[in-house]
Amino acid sequence: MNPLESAAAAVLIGNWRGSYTVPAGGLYPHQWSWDSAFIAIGLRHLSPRRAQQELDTILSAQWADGRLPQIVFHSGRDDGYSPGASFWQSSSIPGSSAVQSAGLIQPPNHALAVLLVHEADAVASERRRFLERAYLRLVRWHEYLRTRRGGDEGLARIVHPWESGMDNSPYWDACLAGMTQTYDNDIPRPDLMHASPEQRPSNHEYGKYLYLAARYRDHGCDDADADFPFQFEDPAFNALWARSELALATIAELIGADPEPHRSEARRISTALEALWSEDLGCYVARNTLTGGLEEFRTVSGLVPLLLPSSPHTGDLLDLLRGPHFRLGQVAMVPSHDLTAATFDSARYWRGPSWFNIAWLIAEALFERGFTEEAERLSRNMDEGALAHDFPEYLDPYSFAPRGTRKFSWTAALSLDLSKRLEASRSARVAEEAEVAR
Ligand code: 2M8
Repeated sequence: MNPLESAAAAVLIGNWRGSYTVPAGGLYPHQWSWDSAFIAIGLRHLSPRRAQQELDTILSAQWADGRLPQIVFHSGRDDGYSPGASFWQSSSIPGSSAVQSAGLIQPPNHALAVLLVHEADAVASERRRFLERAYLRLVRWHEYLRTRRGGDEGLARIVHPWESGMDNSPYWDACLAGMTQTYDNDIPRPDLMHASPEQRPSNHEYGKYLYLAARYRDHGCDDADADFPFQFEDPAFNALWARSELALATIAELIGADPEPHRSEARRISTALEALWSEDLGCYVARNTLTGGLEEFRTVSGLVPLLLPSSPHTGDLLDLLRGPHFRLGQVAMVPSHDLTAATFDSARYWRGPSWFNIAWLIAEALFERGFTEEAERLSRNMDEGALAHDFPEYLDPYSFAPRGTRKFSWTAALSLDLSKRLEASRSARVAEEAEVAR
């Protein structure tokens, strides 16, 4: 193991809690849904068995309607996080999981992770019937998105900024500003004990977040509240869904099921995604499904459809990534928001800083499209930032300074994954040169 890999392994071992990994000990002391999938992608290099367990744990927190909850509170306590188990009281919601959890969801990157974890040790995976078990859960999860969250355009709706994974993205500004309601009680901010206020969402935003979460909870988390004030279609969420359908097609083939329904579902979602294309910005954007309006901001969410092989806008997205708005190769990784926008903030959470999970997704897309040199440069950039700053949550795109918390699990897992990938391509190049020299 190189120094990055040993240090990343130490973070992942430190954050392991027996059957799952916390994103970070202090700030996020529970199991988060899309974090778990990203973490498993790195864990597979240390222990394929542990990576399978990570995914089995999140998948077994599935609700009767198929949803995978945003957060699982295995301890049954808040443990210094808000809103925690005592806010959600999920055991009183019919159809919730046996373990306490939040009622909201997060982006569907799980099938992608299941496939990668299986490939890390196919023999052990087959022995443990990992794919068969996961497949049934994943099908129900995607079914939930289609039937309970599907809208007229055929995309899945999110009902809370947290569901996008990009909590304070500028996409949500107008909707939150237009909402007259806010949370009536005190707004607990235990997060500010672990990260600076100027790097986190504001109190004003938290008031809206808690109002929306409480209203969703009080409606039994049943998705049938037609006047619910926050309803959006988000490009990254839907692109990950389509991409996960492609992974499900491969999983189906591996276990002898029919891959075709998953391929056609991926095509259907990819086609529907075109409703989110903004000709003016040359980027996918979010759509407020209550007003029908597109939120005209360039954010990194709008670049994630690069992961879809059939996207008609691959060229446009690559131009955007390399141009003045995201400056690939000239700033730290990929900024979460347009560097030239008035709303850009280099320190504040999802309004500018560069995140490691998104860099991993973009690197993956670049590798797949054959832009190996750029993909490798981005991977090295990510690995350097991770190791130099003790695996920070995010980085200032210009100064490369670490922001948020440290020893952050998906930073460790995904930088480890890319380090392995870089090492594999180095070995392949050496072998190729040796072959040519013979
Ligand atoms: C952040 O979101 C949580 C709420 O889910 C929070 O701010 O408390 C986001 O970065 C989200 O994408 C991530 O999954 C979560 C845990 O790392 O933290």
